[in-house]
Amino acid sequence: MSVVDYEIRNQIGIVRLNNPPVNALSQALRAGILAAVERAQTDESRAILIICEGRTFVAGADISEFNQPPVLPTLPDVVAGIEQSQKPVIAALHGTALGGGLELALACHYRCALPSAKVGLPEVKLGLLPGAGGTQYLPRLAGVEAALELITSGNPVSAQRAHTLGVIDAVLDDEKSPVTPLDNAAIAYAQTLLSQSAPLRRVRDIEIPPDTVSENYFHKAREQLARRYRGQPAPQLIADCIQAAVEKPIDAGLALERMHFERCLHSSESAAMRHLFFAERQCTKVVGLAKDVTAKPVRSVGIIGGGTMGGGIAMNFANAGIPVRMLEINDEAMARGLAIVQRNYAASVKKGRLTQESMDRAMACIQGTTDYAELSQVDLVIEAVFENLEIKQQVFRKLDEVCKPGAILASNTSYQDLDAIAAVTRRPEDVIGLHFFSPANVMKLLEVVRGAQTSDSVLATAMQLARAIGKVPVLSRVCYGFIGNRMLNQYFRQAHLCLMEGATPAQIDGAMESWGMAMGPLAVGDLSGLDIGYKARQAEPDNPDHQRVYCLPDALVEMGRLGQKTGAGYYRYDPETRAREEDAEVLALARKLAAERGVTPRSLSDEEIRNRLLLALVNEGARILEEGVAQRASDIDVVYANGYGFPRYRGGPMYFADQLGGEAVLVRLRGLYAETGDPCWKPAALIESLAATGKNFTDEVMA
Ligand code: T1G
Repeated sequence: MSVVDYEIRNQIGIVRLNNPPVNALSQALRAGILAAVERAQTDESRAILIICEGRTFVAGADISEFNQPPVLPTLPDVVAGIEQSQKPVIAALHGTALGGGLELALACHYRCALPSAKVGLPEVKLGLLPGAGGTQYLPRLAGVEAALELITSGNPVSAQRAHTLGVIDAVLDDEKSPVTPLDNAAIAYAQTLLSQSAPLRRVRDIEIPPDTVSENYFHKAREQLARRYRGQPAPQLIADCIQAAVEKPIDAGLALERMHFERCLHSSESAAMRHLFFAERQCTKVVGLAKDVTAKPVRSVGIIGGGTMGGGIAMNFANAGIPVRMLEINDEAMARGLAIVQRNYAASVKKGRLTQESMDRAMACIQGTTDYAELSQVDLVIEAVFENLEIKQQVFRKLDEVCKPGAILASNTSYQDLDAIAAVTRRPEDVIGLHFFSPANVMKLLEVVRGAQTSDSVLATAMQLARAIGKVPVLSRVCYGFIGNRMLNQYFRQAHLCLMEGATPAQIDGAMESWGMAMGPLAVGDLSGLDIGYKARQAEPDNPDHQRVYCLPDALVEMGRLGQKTGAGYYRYDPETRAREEDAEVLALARKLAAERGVTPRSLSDEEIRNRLLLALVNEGARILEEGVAQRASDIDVVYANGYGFPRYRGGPMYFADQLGGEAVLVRLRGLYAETGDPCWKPAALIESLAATGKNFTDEVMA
């Protein structure tokens, strides 16, 4: 079967697309659709049906084509070809009709969909905007406000919601034709339209009443978009296009959309976001994993520890319909754990993110227990107890006794040595790290930590399961802090050195947040709790760096200032709004501690702060690659974009380094090393070699 086949059945010309895996609109597909529609103009068909083979209707333009010059026909050419048809063209949607796929459907005269279908315009998630009429056609069908929300959020909606909005005309009842649900149902729908002499209704001909929104609607919308999408040009340009759909004739609106699309396509923000799109798919692939390795089924899960992490982890599996047994040390702790889960779900229902029915279904998947014996038949256990090696080893000895042969035993540890945990079991090949990020039911990142003896089958199971529960899995070897936290330690270290040298918490956080980080390092410390780092440092009392670098947070902890949870840490927090404000007492303490250590305060520029914190990430990331802890540089970018609030429109630490260029990175590192003598600035060998060869960290990712 070629990418586009054409046949006539029951007087319907069926244009069948087949471009696996997602029917992306490659040049061949675009040309094939146009040719088939043109051919149908003169044959005996009375209507034309565009339908897709495989798991989904067209999921958009072929993103991999964006870095090459456009090849005709363009998607707008295909849209025009469909709109000029003298016979009704019907799109039959299933799976996810996204981006150019939905635009292809909007060019048609009618749209039908299976109940399970979803439609959306996710271009903004790639730093783009719809480039084939989406910003002009969607408001004409769904209204301005719904269109603005759909296109600037990029989130898909269900077939039912799309039908309510008027984006699709019929939700098919696929029960009628169990054999090939879509074909028959869609053909039947096309025949119904013919029997009704349905007109050649084109979306482009719909007029939007000029008073459809209030006068200052777009002004207010732009203000909200600027807050919600800091640093990203596409959302503002989407607002421009939708305003043009209201105020200008269709062709003028389409011309503006095309101009803005080209501008986004060539923006650094979109290049970075497209890099991450492919990186988040590449990271799921394990280098060197034998092709015949099969993942084990995971039909039931045990969680050890019903605290914030344990409860959040349990929710991931319950949301996927996988039964969970959450074990705590006694009934009171178990009840408390279940209450945490219940509260989390109830909050989502209250915010309208979840239906009560979905919450009840998920809660029914989670059972509490205090008896290890009840975990004897589960396929996977995830330990989420206190971050202490001995305690974790006790748990794994018990699990090794109780769990069935072949059960996977996972630790959620952030820092402990997974091999030391595996060593206390008789089944180290079944032990793996599954490092969730708090809040575990929200954060997409999952570091999958491969122990020295973890089997390929357990590893393949973990990577597949991660995707099944909606996570982005990144493989890490064992080292202190794995990928993300190991780099974060260097990033935090520079932040604290800048504090000691004269910068204030607000300046440091402000410098990073204005660059695009979701939250500055010191505010992050206050959020997670300064006592976490304090306890870890207490375990290394002889480390000279701690006293020199972290004397301020240690002093704050000893003053009872643990961060947001005590109302004060580096900042004071408003008890109502939790807004942070600078605290003169902390600034004076920092100056006192610095003076006691012979540090003369100086003024630091935002640029110096950003340079040091970001280069600290890059240099440690390079070392992580050299040691083989991470499989590829783009995996590190995926870790930071999905677990540490690194701005997606900057692509990740290693992508950022590539934009600077290896030579520039090397010169800056050498300068800092010469200036400070601090070993952390000794350039990683990989950076030396990239600078010498002109290669990039992230060359291997198809951007
Ligand atoms: N182009 C090229 N390759 C794509 C692709 C696309 N649009 N979508 C997916 N792939 C590849 C992906 O890299 C992976 O490859 C494989 O397909 C399976 O993807 C003109 C400008 C559809 C919901 O943004 O959201 O249209 O790793 O692992 O989890 O206005 O893919 O196997 O080699 O994600 O089942 C707009 C992007 C484009 C949709 C399926 N469309 N895709 O999820 O599979 S811009 C999008 C997705 C545009 C127009 C504008 C998801 C999915 P490999 P997967 P999945």
